Amino acid sequence: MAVAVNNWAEQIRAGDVRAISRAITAVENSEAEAEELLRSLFTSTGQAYLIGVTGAPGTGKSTLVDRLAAFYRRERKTVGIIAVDPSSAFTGGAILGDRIRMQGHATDAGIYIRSMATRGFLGGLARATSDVALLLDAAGKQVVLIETVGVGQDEIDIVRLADCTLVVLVPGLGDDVQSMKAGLMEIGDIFVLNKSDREGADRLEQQILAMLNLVPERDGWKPPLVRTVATEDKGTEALAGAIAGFRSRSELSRKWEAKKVAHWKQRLVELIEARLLERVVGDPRGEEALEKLAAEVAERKKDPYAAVNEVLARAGIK
Ligand SMILES: Nc1nc2c(ncn2[C@@H]2O[C@H](COP(=O)(O)OP(=O)(O)OP(=O)(O)O)[C@@H](O)[C@H]2O)c(=O)[nH]1
Ligand SMILES: [Mg+2]
Repeated sequence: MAVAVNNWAEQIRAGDVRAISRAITAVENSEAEAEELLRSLFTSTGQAYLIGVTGAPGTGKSTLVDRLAAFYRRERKTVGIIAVDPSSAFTGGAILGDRIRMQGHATDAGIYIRSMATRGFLGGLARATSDVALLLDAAGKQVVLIETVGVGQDEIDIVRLADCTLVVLVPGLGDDVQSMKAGLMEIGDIFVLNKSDREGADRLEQQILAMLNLVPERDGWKPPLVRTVATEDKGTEALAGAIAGFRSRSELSRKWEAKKVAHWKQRLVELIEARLLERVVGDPRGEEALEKLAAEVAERKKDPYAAVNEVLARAGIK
């Protein structure tokens, strides 16, 4: 392994902010060095607890993440925050939110905040996010909070990498908009009724509880509902308590190891897919060729299987 990469890895292990930032950029841009770095750091990972926070736009995820981060800092835990916003390129919303949040923690070396937006067609936002989580883990962050807007498959993939997933719901949004359509009820380990200062909170609570009764228990865990008012820091402790409860519950479970193995099996499949994709259509010409083939298939000039064989043959894979 190159000396430069080793030094870089050492700086990251020591929690050096600039080294971490540079590494995240390398991961985001799929630079060749990023893989070397991640390999060298991998044995130092596996310590952080990953908390995914998802929900419809504007439900108060960033405010909640901020409160949780402050809570963990009071417990003397180091914190990493990844705000994944596939839409930020268009709205700038997350970036503004981050700037506001960062002001409160700007002088705290125990907290690291970074936002990420959508990558190109091969980039794989979920993969980049999980690599960034590994970096923060290696940098010694004990808790890593990952915020994502729960709308699409990308976000659900991101959330799946978390050890514990919070689904944030608020009064006043249509039920289907918030969760049910996106399948969020199935992925939540803990449900957060934020903005519970607002009208309709009690009714929503009843609705969520009724729905949760229909969700089968997973490994003896019945997802609880926690009411919060993030702007007033109300319910933060109860939420952190629910997370701690879930954590000890899952770590004691006999299925914990099996869950980790299943997780890595899935990740390996994704990495293999990504590696193969990179080989066959990784460069701009590859994408062009893919586009052309797709057009031929769409026009029924070629069948998709022949097209795949062609692509693989060109890359020297049988
Ligand atoms: N009344 C009330 N307002 C809240 C509460 N939590 C957050 N807000 C407000 O809701 C707005 C959105 O909060 P954010 O934390 O940015 O929400 P978000 O889910 O991160 O938003 P996106 O990242 O854009 O999807 C802000 O104006 C907050 O001040 C709450 O508990 N009660
Ligand atoms: Mg936000």
